Amino acid sequence: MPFLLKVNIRSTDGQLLSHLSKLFKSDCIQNHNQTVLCIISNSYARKRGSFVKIAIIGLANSGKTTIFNALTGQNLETTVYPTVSGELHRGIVKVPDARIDRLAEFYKPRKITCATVEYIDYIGLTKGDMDQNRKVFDLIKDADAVVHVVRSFADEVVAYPFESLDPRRDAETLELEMVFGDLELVDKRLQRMDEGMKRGKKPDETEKRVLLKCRDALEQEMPLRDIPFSEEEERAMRHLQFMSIKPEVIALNISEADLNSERARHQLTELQSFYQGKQVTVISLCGNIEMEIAQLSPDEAKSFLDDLGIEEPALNKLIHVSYELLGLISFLTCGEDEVRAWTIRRGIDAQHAAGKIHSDIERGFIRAEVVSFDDFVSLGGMAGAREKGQLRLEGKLYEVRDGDIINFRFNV
Ligand SMILES: Nc1nc2c(ncn2[C@@H]2O[C@H](COP(=O)(O)OP(=O)(O)OP(=O)(O)O)[C@@H](O)[C@H]2O)c(=O)[nH]1
Ligand SMILES: [Mg+2]
Repeated sequence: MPFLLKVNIRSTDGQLLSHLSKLFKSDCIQNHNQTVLCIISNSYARKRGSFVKIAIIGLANSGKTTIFNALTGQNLETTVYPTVSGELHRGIVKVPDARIDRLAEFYKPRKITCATVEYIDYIGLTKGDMDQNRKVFDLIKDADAVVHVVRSFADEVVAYPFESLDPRRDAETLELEMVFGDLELVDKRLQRMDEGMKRGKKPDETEKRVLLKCRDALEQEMPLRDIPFSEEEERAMRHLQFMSIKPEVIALNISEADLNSERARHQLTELQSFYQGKQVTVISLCGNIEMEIAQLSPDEAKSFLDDLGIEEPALNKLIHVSYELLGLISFLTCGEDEVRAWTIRRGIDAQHAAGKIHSDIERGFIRAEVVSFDDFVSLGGMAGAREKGQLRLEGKLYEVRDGDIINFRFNV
């Protein structure tokens, strides 16, 4: 049951904050006059949209769990034969953000909180096995986006559903399974509408029109993410939770030997040009190496990456790309208590952004003191920015930008 608990305390008490935070396995925040402590349960945060959920999908043995392990730092068993049943795996992942690291150096805060994304991993999808695939779709249908893992690594020991490796064929195969799943959903829904009409129930005309439009596209094997829908149509179909409409990142899982190879580059560009102009971003990574890096200390990871001639783990790119694909940006709050990144949708105004922190701040919004991260750095912090007139006072309708450092003034 989601809950919001408010505790009145007189001054900042970092220890109390962290104690309560642990007790409730939750987030704690304090407002600016530091008299109210709020504990928001994780389920409440989820309801408010604080968690973005991304499902990792792919054919059997494409490397989903390996990539999930790398992302979450978990060590779940990966097998050489396909997993056909089991638990859904979940893990919360920090969105790497160099700006947070820089602000933390500056403030040396008691707490650092990065933006987070939840990843989920389950069994693979199988060509033509709608019963199995439906199980997967049912469990991941509320995800905001999908990371679709496509196997490119060759390994005879690791079982594979096809005779040969062909990333483009595999990507298309999986795409079609999503299309077929959605088509089944549309047909069922239309059938139920017909049955309702026979009993004298009037159908929702907008929904019916959208369903027919979706059926047309799906029958032509087009994923719904490639079809333009009006706002009204989007509203009418939101509750249907289609799969092929979700924003998608394709992660081409290449083998260790292919890290800097021409072959892998060619496969990547081939897939990228195939998906050009579609709502799909294609990147490549090596699941095994990413998992290895994730298990090293930061220093060890750095020298490992240096040895491989890589600047940063490909995983960081995967996390950033999914974040961008969903139209998400981060604004930042900072002080000696906490330096924190908050996730919002691009285009949100300052008052609604304030609501991300707490509904009281949104309700009692007076103004936002805003400085861009770049100005903050070049002018030597908040005081320098204020001195140089770069600390802006913005009203309710100001459109928050990625990397804005904000201090909200509010009164409740
Ligand atoms: N050589 C190599 N092997 C990999 C790589 N990624 C995964 N594997 C291996 O492939 C096998 C399957 O990996 P998983 O991560 O379990 O694949 P999965 O997609 O989760 O498999 P299912 O859940 O069974 O569908 C394991 O033996 C992994 O070690 C990679 O980048 N290179
Ligand atoms: Mg797996």
